[in-house]
Amino acid sequence: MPHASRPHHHHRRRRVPRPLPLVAAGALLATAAVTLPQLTPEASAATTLRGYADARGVRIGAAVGDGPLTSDSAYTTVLDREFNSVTAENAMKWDALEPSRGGYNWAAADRLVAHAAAHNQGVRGHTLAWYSQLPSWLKNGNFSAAELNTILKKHIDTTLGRYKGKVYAWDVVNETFNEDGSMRSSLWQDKLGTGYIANALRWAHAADPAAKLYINDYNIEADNAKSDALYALAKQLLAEGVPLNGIGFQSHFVVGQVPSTMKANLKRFSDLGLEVSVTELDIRIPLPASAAELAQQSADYKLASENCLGVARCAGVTVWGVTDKYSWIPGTFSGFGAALPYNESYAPKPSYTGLSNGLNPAA
Ligand code: 9MR
Repeated sequence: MPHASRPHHHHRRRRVPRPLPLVAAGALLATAAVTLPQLTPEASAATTLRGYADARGVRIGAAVGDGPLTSDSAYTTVLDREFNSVTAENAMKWDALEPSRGGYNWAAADRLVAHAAAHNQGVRGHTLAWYSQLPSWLKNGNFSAAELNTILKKHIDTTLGRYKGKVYAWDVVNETFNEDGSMRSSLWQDKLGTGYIANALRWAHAADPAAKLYINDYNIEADNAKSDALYALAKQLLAEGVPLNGIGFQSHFVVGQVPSTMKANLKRFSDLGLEVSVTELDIRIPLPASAAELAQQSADYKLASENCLGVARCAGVTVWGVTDKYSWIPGTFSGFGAALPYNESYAPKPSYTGLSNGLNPAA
């Protein structure tokens, strides 16, 4: 991972055995200062979210909207200071990329990928085979199974081909289960059957062999019927040699309700040899949020991030937005909001500290 190699003082200090001879400490600090002259002990970028994540060799990501990315410099300042990974909130969805058949619009996705490269951030790709945000030509095209197979393969080849080597992980399949663990009805499921999942993963692996390939879903953070069904599917795919590399746990939570079984549940997937990632973390509060709720939310952010980072193959945590200013929550869950680590004016909330402490093992 590119960020893991970036030294900084806290990291160096923690790793060397104590008691630390003064001469050795001086040499280490001198080395770090030469490698990264912008990192001085005073202006410690190490104490940002990305500083802590870099020190552990994990990702701290944010979902990024094209609107704020292109219009709000306060937004990009926080994004680039605090996060070492980005996910396109909408720009890499099928309806955004191919609004008319064969008529591609890469502009917003390209902008995010270029932004990430310029700011030393990795990109999580989101998402390829999903029931939602399909262009109407595809949704209403009444295609045969054979045609849909060809269309899905072409979409995967084209999209992964364009960003080959620039996206470290892809949510290949998104939200494929009902709450009871049965397969959710979708264009893909209904016409192609569950086999589309293995095919999509195989096509994605051929198109970008280096990218980690994920199945991503919500309400799978607890040990429940939905996560049990996903666990069985993941096990079966691995047994068949399908290139599945990871499970994305979206983690759209309500304040005070981080599931008590979350860590054990992530661990059972990690024990299969899969990466686990928290991919869309936010924790909504009934508005107006009280001080007690903001404090509880902070504890929840810490717990949710520790539930992943405490598991062997956790690759990182992504929050679904940077600031409450642009969060999807109030528009979808009426009366709820305040779900993210920054408020509308970019002041860090208690939840910022919770997340930061979750990332920093010394906290
Ligand atoms: O945050 C996204 C919002 O801007 C879109 O309107 C919405 C449309 O479905 O999708 C939101 O992102 C979703 C993500 O792609 C998949 N998991 C659930 C997220 C929140 O709805």
